[in-house]
Amino acid sequence: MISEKMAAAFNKQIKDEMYSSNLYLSMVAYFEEIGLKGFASWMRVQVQEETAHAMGLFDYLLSRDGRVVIDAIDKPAYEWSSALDCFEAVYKHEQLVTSLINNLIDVAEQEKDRAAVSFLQWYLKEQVEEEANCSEICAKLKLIGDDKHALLLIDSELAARTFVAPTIA
Ligand code: OFO
Repeated sequence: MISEKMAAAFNKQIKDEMYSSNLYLSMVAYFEEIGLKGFASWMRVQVQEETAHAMGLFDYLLSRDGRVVIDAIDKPAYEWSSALDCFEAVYKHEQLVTSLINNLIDVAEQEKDRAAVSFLQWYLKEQVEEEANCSEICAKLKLIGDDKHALLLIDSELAARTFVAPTIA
């Protein structure tokens, strides 16, 4: 059985992961609108990943006999000025998520819930990868500046990303 405080913290993180999913869905719409199908496709995979992150926490909470409570999700942003502006927002958001995961681990440590601390290590590692991916894309977008041809090359590169359901353990 998980403590009430720990369950509340997990429920908040489920909500935050679903917010991430909706934020990236909003970005899918933005990229579709400006004709960058590869960016949109990359972002569709991101939506699936975030939903998987939420479901990982959801299933873990259930497995610990915790009460899952689905909360309202805030409206995400929907306007960006460029692909770079959008990816900088992704990078900033992922840094925020990293701090949320760290806070969740802090609660697990305060609660002396070592099983939860161990479970959450997967999320910590995932954040390192997420931040690195966004940072790399931001760097490329900065490098190409206003070069539309190069932007289309990145677009076709990003189109290659496929969703692989993560094994969260
Ligand atoms: Fe983007 O890692 Fe979950 O939120």
